[in-house]
Amino acid sequence: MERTLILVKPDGVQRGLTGEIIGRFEQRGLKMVGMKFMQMSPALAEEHYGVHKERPFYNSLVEYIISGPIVAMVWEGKDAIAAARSTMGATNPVAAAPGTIRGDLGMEIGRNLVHGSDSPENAVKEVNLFFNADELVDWARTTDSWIRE
Ligand code: IDP
Ligand code: MG
Repeated sequence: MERTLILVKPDGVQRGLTGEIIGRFEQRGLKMVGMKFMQMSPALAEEHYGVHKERPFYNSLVEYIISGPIVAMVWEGKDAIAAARSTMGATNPVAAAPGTIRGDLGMEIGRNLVHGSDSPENAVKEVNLFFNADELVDWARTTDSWIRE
């Protein structure tokens, strides 16, 4: 069972797309185990996006992610990381397939609405960065046998 960190970025919240974006993951069959509405501090943003520190867009990326509230979530399931990323679509919304969050709702790479962990190692790191263990809920979903064999 994998867990992945998903963020509705500030543009998603400001545009009133929070429910739409959460619904995409929910309808796919991923199971939510944690959620909070928050505004990221510069320190948290720098830690979360530290891997991009040398990239030319780093400063604008940090400014963007701290510019307003976000919704941070942990979603669980077999292959949750890959499933969430395919639901998100390609990083650049213009290249993202129709039917994906970014392909349906976005127009620009610097306003691409959603973050999702990209590997099991980064998922563990990112989940721990945003959530304490006691903020994650272990629960049995009654529809599980209709989503998984
Ligand atoms: P991902 O979000 O699809 O995993 P990453 O390559 O990890 O994409 O980049 C992190 C974030 O940095 C992207 O979601 C996007 O917000 C931003 N970003 C990536 N590449 C560019 C760029 O070329 N210009 C501006 N922003 C970018
Ligand atoms: Mg990434």
